[in-house]
Formats: sequence, C-alpha cells, structure tokens
Amino acid sequence: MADIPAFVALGANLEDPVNQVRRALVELACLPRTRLTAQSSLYLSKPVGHARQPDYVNAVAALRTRLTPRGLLEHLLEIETRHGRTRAFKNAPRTLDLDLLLYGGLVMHEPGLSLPHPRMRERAFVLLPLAELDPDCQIPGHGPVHRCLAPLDIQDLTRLPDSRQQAPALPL
Ligand code: PH2
Ligand code: MG
Ligand code: MG
Repeated sequence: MADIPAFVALGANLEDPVNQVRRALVELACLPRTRLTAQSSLYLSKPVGHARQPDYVNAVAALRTRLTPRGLLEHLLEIETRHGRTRAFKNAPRTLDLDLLLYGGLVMHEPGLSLPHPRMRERAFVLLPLAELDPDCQIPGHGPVHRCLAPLDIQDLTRLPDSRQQAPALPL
C-alpha cells in the first residue's frame, strides 16, 4: 500500500501547552508506518466556542502514513490519553487535542470519524498553520486551503517566533 498524506491539528491550553504540543509532535514522528514530513509553527490563539478558558497553542502536522484512517485515529486518541486528556464537556479546556483533518482526498462520515474534519473550514487556528505548510492543499469539496482561509479573521492568532522546526527524518 502506498503511503497517504494526512494532516493532524494539534491544540492544547492546559498544563504547559507549548510543551504538550512539542511532545505530541515527537510522538507523531514515532508512530508506526508513519513519517512526520512537516510541522507548522506554533500559534497562540484565543479560545473559540467557550470563551472563559486559557488561550490555546495550535499547530498542524503533515504525515505520510500506511495506517488506515481508523488505525491513525486510534493512535491519536492514545496519545491524547497519555497526555491526561479528559472530556468534561464539549469544547472544554484540554491538555491535548489531536484532530485528523485530512487523509488523502478521502471523504467519509462514520461515527467518531468524519473526513475532511467537519469544522476545519470555520477555524482559522487550523487553516492558518495548514496553509503555512501547504496553501494549495485541497479540502475535498471546498478547494484549496488558502481560499477557505481568506474570509476568516486571523487577528486572534499569534505565531510563536522560531517555533517551526525541521521534522526529524524517520523511516516508514
Ligand atoms: N479547540 C476547540 C474549541 N476551541 N479554540 C482554539 N483557539 N484552539 C483550539 O484548538 C480549540 C478552540 C475544540 O476542539
Ligand atoms: Mg478539536
Ligand atoms: Mg478532538
């Protein structure tokens, strides 16, 4: 099976969020049958959806993987659990959130896994780091990411300087 390009959004706003996101990027690089090919800068962002919580740190990782979408999702949930993720209520503050955004051009809607991620097009904290990695990246049914980002407000996002790192070269 060929390796499939996939994108994962990272978000954290509890217990040293920068460190949570940096550690998660290393853990993504260590997934089986998967390479981390690029990582965006880290962005500080105002919370969307439930305002009375700390600011977030957000980023996007580009992978190439031979895992199935479900297989990859299970690993993402496992990493969240290792970071002490709890689910108190919708949009609650969290130590780590890993959302599978895109898996090749796949469109699917199943319980627990919808691709492309159903809310990604409304979220500047997802689209800005994704556009940093690949502005022409296609969101199935909606065109390139730069076009989806254009109407969104990016004022609440601050790029952390020097936060874009070289992805470690690990074999598949
Ligand atoms: N994640 C949410 C809800 N709101 N706001 C920001 N700024 N960043 C996030 O990652 C985020 C959010 C639910 O996943
Ligand atoms: Mg999320
Ligand atoms: Mg999530």
